[in-house]
Amino acid sequence: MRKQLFVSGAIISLLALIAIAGAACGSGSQPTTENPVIGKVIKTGPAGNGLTVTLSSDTGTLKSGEQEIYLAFTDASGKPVDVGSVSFNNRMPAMGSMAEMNNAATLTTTGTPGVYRGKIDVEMAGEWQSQIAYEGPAGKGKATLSVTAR
Ligand SMILES: [Cu+2]
Repeated sequence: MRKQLFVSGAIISLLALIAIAGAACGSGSQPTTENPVIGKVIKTGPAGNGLTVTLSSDTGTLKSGEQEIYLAFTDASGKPVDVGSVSFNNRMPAMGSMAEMNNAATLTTTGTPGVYRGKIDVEMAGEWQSQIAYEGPAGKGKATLSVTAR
């Protein structure tokens, strides 16, 4: 009886661990050709060459501190387009005695060409200019999105 209780306790712990690991890996948030935008949209804007870039995150808000962000480049029909190498830099101009800040994201590709996953440490809450640049099969282009970190 006691042993059985112990075993079911262990199984419950194991299931809880699997659930936590699954959530951490962001299961269910894989981009697809039909649905290239992961999570919720933070901001979207024109990116040149007839493309639109969408910045998104799990919460739909840019936060101060470390977080994961996503970028999706899409054509007029909403289909993702491979843009090759991409850079993402959050810039905040100098304000009074505070020097200009630049926080770059580390981007990696996903299983869907045209969709990128990024890690960024946003230094502070406030107005940022998200500077996005790309160069590759779709040409060369740039976008700047105004984003408020909270
Ligand atoms: Cu600042």
